[in-house]
Amino acid sequence: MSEYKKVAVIMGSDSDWGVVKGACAVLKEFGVPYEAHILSAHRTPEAAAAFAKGARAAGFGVILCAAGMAAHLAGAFAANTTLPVIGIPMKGGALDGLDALLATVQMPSGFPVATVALNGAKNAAYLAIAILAIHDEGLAVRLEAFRAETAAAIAQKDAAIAAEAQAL
Ligand code: RP5
Repeated sequence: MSEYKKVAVIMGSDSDWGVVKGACAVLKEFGVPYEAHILSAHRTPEAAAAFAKGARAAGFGVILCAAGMAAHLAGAFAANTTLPVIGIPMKGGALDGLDALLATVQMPSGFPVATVALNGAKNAAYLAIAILAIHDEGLAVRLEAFRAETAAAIAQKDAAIAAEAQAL
């Protein structure tokens, strides 16, 4: 069994999964346990509220909520748990995600939803990992290593572009 708290990866519809699975892939890469579920603020409101209310006792540390259009899912979770909730507004619909972005980010005081970019499932996972790493030195070290690997990859690309520019 893992030492880490679990991350709940919640989406409003299976149509969100193609983007949301990017969050699961990041969590898996860091060895952070997660569960993915479809729960909807509108289509399954009782089940969504019950999950949110029981999430801390069930061993979750952070909740990701992805939803599109009139995206109340993250807000509904924030109303029913004091765990950190990260909202992922999904692109799509008549307004192409602007509606979901505003519905997710514009929460009233006392009920925050940390909102990432449209379709920002991977960043939601990285933020969840950063939150869990506050009290987990091993995870913090893995996050530092990831940042160092990212910088090293950019340095390689920089050298290649610089050389190519000179060869023109
Ligand atoms: C939202 O409505 C879902 O999160 C999804 O992004 C959007 C469309 O859902 P479907 O009609 O594709 O099930 O609740």
